[in-house]
Parts: sequence; structure tokens; C-alpha cells
Amino acid sequence: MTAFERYDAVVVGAGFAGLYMLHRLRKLGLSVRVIEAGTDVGGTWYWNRYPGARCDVESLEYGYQFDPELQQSWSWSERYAAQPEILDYIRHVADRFDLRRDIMFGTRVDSAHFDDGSNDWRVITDRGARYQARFCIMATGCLSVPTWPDISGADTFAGETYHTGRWPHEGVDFTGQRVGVIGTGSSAIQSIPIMADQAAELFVFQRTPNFSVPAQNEPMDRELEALVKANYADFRARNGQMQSAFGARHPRSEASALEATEAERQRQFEHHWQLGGLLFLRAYGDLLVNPEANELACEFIRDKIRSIVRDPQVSEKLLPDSVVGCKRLCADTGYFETFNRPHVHLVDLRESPIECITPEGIRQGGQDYPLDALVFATGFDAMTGALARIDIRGRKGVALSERWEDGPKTYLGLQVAGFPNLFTITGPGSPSVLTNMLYSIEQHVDWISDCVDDLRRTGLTTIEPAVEAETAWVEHVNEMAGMTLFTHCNSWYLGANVPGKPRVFMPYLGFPEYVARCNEIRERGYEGFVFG
Ligand code: NA7
Repeated sequence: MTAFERYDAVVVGAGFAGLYMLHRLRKLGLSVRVIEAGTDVGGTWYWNRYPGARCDVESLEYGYQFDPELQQSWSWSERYAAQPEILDYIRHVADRFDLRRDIMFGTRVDSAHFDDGSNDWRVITDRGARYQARFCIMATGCLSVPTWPDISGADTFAGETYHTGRWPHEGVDFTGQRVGVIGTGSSAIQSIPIMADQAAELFVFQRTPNFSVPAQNEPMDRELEALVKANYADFRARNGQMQSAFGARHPRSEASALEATEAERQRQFEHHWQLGGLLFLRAYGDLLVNPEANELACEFIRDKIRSIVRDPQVSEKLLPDSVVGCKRLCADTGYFETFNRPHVHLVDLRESPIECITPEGIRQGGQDYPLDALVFATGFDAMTGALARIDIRGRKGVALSERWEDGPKTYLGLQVAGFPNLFTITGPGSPSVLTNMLYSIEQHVDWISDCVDDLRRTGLTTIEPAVEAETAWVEHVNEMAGMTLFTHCNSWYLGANVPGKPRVFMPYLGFPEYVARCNEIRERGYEGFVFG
């Protein structure tokens, strides 16, 4: 058996989080090994190559801010960057900071075990590589494990099968084909208009109609870019004060939707519809806390759908009946318009679910839909999925899966009691997916780097949360979510999209206070943590 190769730190994942972590740890003089399943850097943006994949946070806000020169030199072509451009950016960063030489590509981590004797982590990969390191940092992403629903006959389908989260690198040409799409989440809503351009027939199998607001994407406004670049630090700082760490140019109105007149409301909603995408939810301060206020926004969007989709029977089926913003609001380009095209068909699974997949296509409601290709746009085992797929064991061999049997438990979303020196970048219990991911990633990486540096300088070996601090934090995360409408639907934030997953609201609602809290905790000598 090969010996364990020794590093100061092992980082799992080479997306935005893993790359910056590597950069920071190197600056501290640590030896680092990064392990990445993909054959290149990019994480989410490496895997999600489906047509139309695009970020819902503006490009000017979605890059790293740790390096002012990088920030100045890169130029985005659109208001919202598409996947190929974001991947180019990440590759550029990897080259610029010479990061690739420490990354092992095409390799998955099978296990990470804490060794009580040496206080080190022992990490073993699917290619038999063995690493031993003082720090083990999970940069495994929040949406990196695709879910394939358990539909009988799925493996008998004779045509090609795809998942939006695992799209072939060479792309797919659906020209002339009969294509079925299962799901109407963000990935489906972005890709359906483009697939419809190619396919001869497109069947959309919809279980839950979704809220979507046009992204209002456009070529980059060069004047705005110049303005932002002239004061980038200030622009970033203002974004950091927003509840979601983006969009400071369009702050949320503090007014109540319930107190406005009908005419005022229409104007305000229309203005935010024109701003586009996630900014729609900034129209009023109470949209995500008051069900009545929320319903007014829902009805505005439903009216938009009714006005866009010409066939009233189809538009009726597309009307969402839940809480807007409870699932992440989708940002589209021509989604509802696509249903006016004669070769695009909506199949409502609420009338009757998919019975089975056959070699020829999908059977639903006693009808067969013959297909040449089948696209699963069925989402991810979010936030905990990637961690659950690694055999992670802490002190005394206790498995993380056991500790998290009833849902993830962390302190600050950064660490787990009993798992010393294991860090989870944008882990469950941190603001992560409710914010601009780039902002939260950098904040976590900076905090972890400072922590590692503090440990080394003070000669301490390990850090982990005290159980009481972790318990209190988990309660606090739940309490914050409970004050909003985020628990009023079956979202992946709650794990509700994965059968059998404990229903726990995973991200932390409380940005930017969270950042101040992390900093204070460090200043007070890592309050709530214990050292070894
Ligand atoms: P989502 O948002 O989780 O959407 C998945 C979609 O797939 C959703 O419409 C689901 O319907 C549908 N789905 C899942 N399983 C089935 C089955 N068995 N039958 C029919 N339909 C099914 O994933 P996305 O990839 O679109 O987006 C994830 C995030 O990426 C997004 O929020 C952005 O932050 C970026 P359901 O609603 O569960 O009824």
C-alpha cells in the first residue's frame, strides 16, 4: 500500500472556492493539494454547460475582488455573463495565479478520516492517491450533485439522455429531434427557449409551475463598467452591505406592498420587472415576510404570464400557485414566449404524473410521447449532497452522515463539532446561496485563511466548534428562516427536492450581519470554538 503523501492542507474542489483557497493558503506558505473531479477548473461552471446557462447576479459583481488588478483587467461582454464566459474567466484566474500545478484533476475524494493519533486528516481518492494533511477544506459547492428522479424504465430509453448539470462538453445539437424536458426549475427555464430553437418538437414535463422574471440581459454598458471600475472597492463595499451581497445600485424598497395603492403597486412592480431577474423581489420590503404582500407580487407575475402566453389553456397551466421568492426566483430570456411556438408543448404532471419511461419516450396520463432525446433538468442534492458522497469521519471515527442524520449541523456553516480542522466553504448554516456566491466564498476563504494562520502562529494544532455553540447556531439558523416565507414551499433550500432528505432550512438568512459576527468571533479569540 502506498504511503500517505504529506501536505499542510488538502482542498476538495477547484471551483471559485477551491481556487481562491489554494491561492490564499499558498500565500501563507502552506503546501496544498487540491483534488478536483472535473478535468479542468470551474466547478459549477465546468459542469453546467446546458444551453442558456447564465448567472443571475450581474457580471460586474460576480468576479473575485481579492485582486484589484484582476478586477480592472477583466472585461465582461454582457450584463449577465453566460457559462462559457464565466468558465473563461475562471481559467484565466487559474493561469494568472499559476494555480493548476497544485491541482489533481479527474480525481474524486472517496474518504477523509481524521486520525486521532496524529491530528491529521487522511484523504483517499478514487485513483488510489493518499494524502495526509493538517487541514481538510471542502470547497465542494452547493449545487454540484445532480439528482436523477427515480422513474421506472429510465434506463430503457433508447435515445440520448442528458442532465443539465452534467452537460456534454462538445454540446448537443437537437436539430430535427423530438425532445422531452423533465423539470421547470432555473436550468430548464434558461435552456428551454434555446432547445426550442433547434428541436422539431419540444415537450416540457412540468410538475410545479415556476415564477420567472425576464433577466433583461443586454450587452455590457461600457459607461457603467467604466464608472464601476473607477471606484470598484467602493462598489464592492456597498454590495457587501446588501442583504444578498449584490445589487447595491438597486436597493430594496422598505415600503410595504400592502400600504400602496393599486396604481402605485403596478408602477413599482413594473419598474422592478424591467430591472429584471432577482431584482424584482426588491419592489417591497415585505414580499418575503408577509404572505398577503407576497400574493400581490405573485398576481402581478401571473398577469404577465397571462399576457405573454396566447393560449389561455397553456397559460393557466403555467401559473405558479406558491410563494414567489420561496424557491429561488428564475431569471429567463423568452421563457414564457416559447410556449407560443407551435412545436412546443406543455405537459402538466399535476393532472397525471409520469407513469414510466419506455424505450420510445415518456408515458403519462395513458399517452405515449415518442422522443429522440430526454433532458433531466431535475436539480441537485443541494448544500449537503457533495459532502454526503464522501466518507467523512471525525474524532473516534464518527461519520459526518451519522452526525447529520437529522439535517446538517454546523457552527457558522464553517465547521462541525467533532471534526477538527475540517472547514466547509459556504457550508450549510452560512448565507451562501442566498447571497452573491462570490462574495460569500471570498469571505469564508479569508476567514479560514486567517484562522489557519492564527493557529500556526500560536502553535495550536486543532480548532473545532464547541457542541453548545453549534447547537445554538443551528437553532438560530432555523429561527431566522422561520421569520420569513422561505419555509412555505418545497425548495432545495429545505432539501425538499430529494426524497428522504431531512427537511431543514440550510442557508443562513442574515447577511451582512453574518460577516460582522464571524469577524467578532475571531476577534474574541474564536468564541464558541475549542482548540487542541
Ligand atoms: P431545481 O430548481 O431544483 O428544479 C428542478 C426541477 O425539476 C423542478 O421543476 C422540479 O419540480 C423538477 N423535478 C424534479 N424531480 C421531478 C420528477 N420526478 N418529475 C418531474 N419533475 C421533477 O433545479 P435547477 O437545476 O433548475 O436549478 C437549481 C439552481 O441552480 C437554481 O435555483 C439556481 O440557483 C441555479 P418540483 O418543483 O420539485 O415539483
